[in-house]
Amino acid sequence: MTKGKMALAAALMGVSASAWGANAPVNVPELMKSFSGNAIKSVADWESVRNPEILEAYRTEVFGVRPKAADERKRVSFEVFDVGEAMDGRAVRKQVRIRYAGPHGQFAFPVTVYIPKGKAPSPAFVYAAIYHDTVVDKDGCVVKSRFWPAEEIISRGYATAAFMVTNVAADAKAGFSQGVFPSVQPEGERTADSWATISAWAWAASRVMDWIEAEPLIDAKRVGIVGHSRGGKTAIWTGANDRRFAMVCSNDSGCSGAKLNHINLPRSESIAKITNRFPYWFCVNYRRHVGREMEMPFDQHELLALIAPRLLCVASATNDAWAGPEGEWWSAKLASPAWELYGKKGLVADSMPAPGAPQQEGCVSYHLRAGGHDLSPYDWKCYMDFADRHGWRPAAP
Ligand code: GTR
Repeated sequence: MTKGKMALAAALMGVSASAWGANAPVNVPELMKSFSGNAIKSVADWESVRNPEILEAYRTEVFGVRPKAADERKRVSFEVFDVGEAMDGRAVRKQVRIRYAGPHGQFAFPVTVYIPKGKAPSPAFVYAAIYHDTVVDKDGCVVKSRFWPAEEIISRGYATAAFMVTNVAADAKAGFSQGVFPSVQPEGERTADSWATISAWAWAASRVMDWIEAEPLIDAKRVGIVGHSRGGKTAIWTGANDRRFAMVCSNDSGCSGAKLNHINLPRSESIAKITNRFPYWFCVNYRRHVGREMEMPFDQHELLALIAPRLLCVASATNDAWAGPEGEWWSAKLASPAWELYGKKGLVADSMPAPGAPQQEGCVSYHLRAGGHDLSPYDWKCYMDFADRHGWRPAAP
């Protein structure tokens, strides 16, 4: 596309072409028009038509449909098997086994929780832990992770709960006979739109929320879900399905997460590449979109818009072309009209920021970190600063 055309495409969308990158989206599906072509003009239209149809599209075409039994609250119970002091007495540590009595069997997974002392009930961040230096103990509880600065989170007055996603569903091909899957549905009954691994990980985050709702030391109305990369895709899908999460933090989630598809970013991951390496993250139907990004009738800004009117953070890193920072920024920007319907501001910015200059004025935050594919203390600082801005910071004791 020529420069002139790019500027025109950008202008048509009411925003200027990014200063950081040269790419602008192309023919993006309209957020405020239903799949059948009706204008979406009000919160009522959004909530009765558009939000449900986008959710349905992502369920049937991307992440798979989770069987109803998976989300039945009566099947979930908790065992707090360890309570103690941690962090030199600054926090309470709880280790919880979340049990699920499925129609086809029992399943359980552990969660590690730290809660600041003397500040109850605390706002909290649930962290969906993935690979990389995540140390788990013999019970499967997360002990530490380079991506999870638990002490810093506590010192800022937030509680935090981490679970290891691979305790819920294997991060591997042929994983549907393991983890939570067989307790919900026999493998032989799977179809082209059956739930897949990212949906199972998001399921676990919702079960952590079930526990939080029953835990008096945490304020269930101020809980964010944080995930990096495959965990970022999981965080978005968690918040899209479970409105109890008041904030979603997508850290470098990239392809099938925050990155827009209707944009030409050749160095970023494509649907062909992701479904080839990680077919089990998605339902089989997703393969219909391989090589057809520009023809898709829905796109990731619509997925992000499902978080409205709650808080959303999208983060990228300068040396993470694979995740497509420009595509992530554009999704956040193009999702913003959903917040405006509610009389709120979405992402308040006309172009990508410089690294280290977060855009946090509205209810959608975007930041670009200098560096590579990572979830660093700086990213967490941005998430906590944003929560603070929205009044989540607990009053001083
Ligand atoms: C990559 C994958 C990305 C992203 C990443 C990660 O290999 O292609 O979609 O999820 O892994 O999770 O770190």
